[in-house]
Formats: sequence, C-alpha cells, structure tokens
Amino acid sequence: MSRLRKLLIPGVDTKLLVKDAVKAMPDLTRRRFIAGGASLGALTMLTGCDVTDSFSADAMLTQISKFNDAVQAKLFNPNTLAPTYPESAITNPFPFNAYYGLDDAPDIDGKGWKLEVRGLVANKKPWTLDELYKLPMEKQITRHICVEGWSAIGSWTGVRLSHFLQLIGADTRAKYCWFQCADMDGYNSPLDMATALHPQTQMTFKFGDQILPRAYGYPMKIRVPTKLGFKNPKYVISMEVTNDYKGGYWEDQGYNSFSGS
Ligand SMILES: Nc1nc2c(c(=O)[nH]1)N[C@H]1C(S)=C(S)[C@@H](COP(=O)(O)O)O[C@H]1N2
Ligand SMILES: [Mo]
Repeated sequence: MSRLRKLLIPGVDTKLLVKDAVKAMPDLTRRRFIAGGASLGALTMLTGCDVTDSFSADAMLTQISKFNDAVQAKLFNPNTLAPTYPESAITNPFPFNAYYGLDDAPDIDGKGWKLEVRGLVANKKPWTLDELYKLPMEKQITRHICVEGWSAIGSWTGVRLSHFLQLIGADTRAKYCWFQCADMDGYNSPLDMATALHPQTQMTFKFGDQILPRAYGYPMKIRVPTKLGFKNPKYVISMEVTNDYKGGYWEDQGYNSFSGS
C-alpha cells in the first residue's frame, strides 16, 4: 500500500485499521476477507460503514467485533444481492475517478462506437448503441465502493449482463468475461463468470435516468455492485468470454481479482 493511500483518510492509518479489523473478525470471515484482498474498500463493503475519520474507524471496528460467522457466511455468499437504496440516498455530485483526470477521459462518439464481442460466444456480431438501447433495461440504486477508501450511492440503468450473454450465445461455463476499455493507456478487467451472471451485474447506459455522461463511462460501463469500484469498467469497447485469465489494470498492480463480496 502506498504512503498516499495509507494516509488518504485524515487521522486514520488505513493499513493499521485493516490490521485491527482482521484481528476482530471471526475465523471464517477473516479467511474470506484475506482471500478477497483485505482492503479498506472490502471492509466498507462488509460493514456498510464509510470511514472518513478516526471516529468512524472506531465505529467500524466495534461493528466488526459484533459479527458472527453465520452473518458473515451470508454476506460473502456470491448469490447475495447488494443492498439497494431510495432515490433520496443518491450521492450528489457523484465522484469521478480514474487513473487520470477528467480532461483525459475518453471522449467517445456514440454513433461510431460498437461493442465488440469475442471469444466463446455463438454470435460475434458487434453491437451498435441503438441496438443495445432496445434491450430490456432496469434501474438499480446501489453503493459503489472504491478500494481507495471512499464510497458513493448512484443510480444506474441498463441491461442485465446475464441477459446479453444469453442473447449472444455465450458459453457460460467459461471462467471469465474480460472487458477492454477506450482509455488512452488501456484499462481492462476480468470478471468471474459467477459474478457476470449475478442478477445485479449490469451493462449500464444511464446514470440518474440520463444517458451516461462522459465522466461515468459513456457510452457503456459495467456496473457490478457486489465488487469494488475498479471491477466496474467504464468506456467499454469489447467483451471477451474466455477461460484464460488475462489480467487487468489494477489486478496487475497487485489488487485481488476477486475483490468483492
Ligand atoms: N475505463 C476505466 N474504468 C474504470 C476506471 C478507469 O480508470 N478507467 N477506474 C475504476 C475505479 S478505480 C473506480 S473507483 C470507478 C470510478 O467510477 P466513477 O468515475 O463513475 O465514480 O471506475 C472504475 N472503472
Ligand atoms: Mo476505485
């Protein structure tokens, strides 16, 4: 963990906080937490507590010490739904985040854009935005949790990824859906198939009922409320169904690929 990340929250040494939390956890939870990457983001996801100062860090530790294994086994179950929230809970303005500033975010022309589909799928036809907009959409208001120690609630509308995988005749016995993005130096991320098929995993086209703005990934992002923020690729240009682990931007820098609930 870099020095910057360690001191991201004033008055809280996040590395020590994660260490203390691990000590307070029951065995099963601890094992799964460590296997999942043991990050502050994962802690936030687990407890629902947002650490902004040393007071909330204490509250988080108190909450963890009250956990029992049964509660945790349920929380870490891949079939569990991420909590949803009312419109009034939406964070406004919702933060922009990437490994660069907003000025350098991809500026994609939706008319020329096509989603490329590759790998273990029956139909590899690329999809235009108009074609994708015709698919059945649903809205979710869920919490996005960044491994760097912040979280925010947003409203995302789009197509279930599981529905799309079915439409293109994807081999869902494959291990991963691997997404590539339009960022200048590349950004990509593998998603395990169980999560790709999760009912809340979405190909997202709208944020707050409006066409997805450039900041949040126009024309399409993958919204995965059961995973940390970096497993939610924006500016997606292609999707590959594959058995090969192809790595990812943050995964290659040491973040755990599972990174989620
Ligand atoms: N293409 C792309 N997707 C990305 C990133 C990125 O740098 N490029 N950053 C990730 C990280 S670390 C976070 S926290 C979220 C931020 O999404 P937001 O800007 O909608 O808040 O996008 C994720 N997806
Ligand atoms: Mo993030």
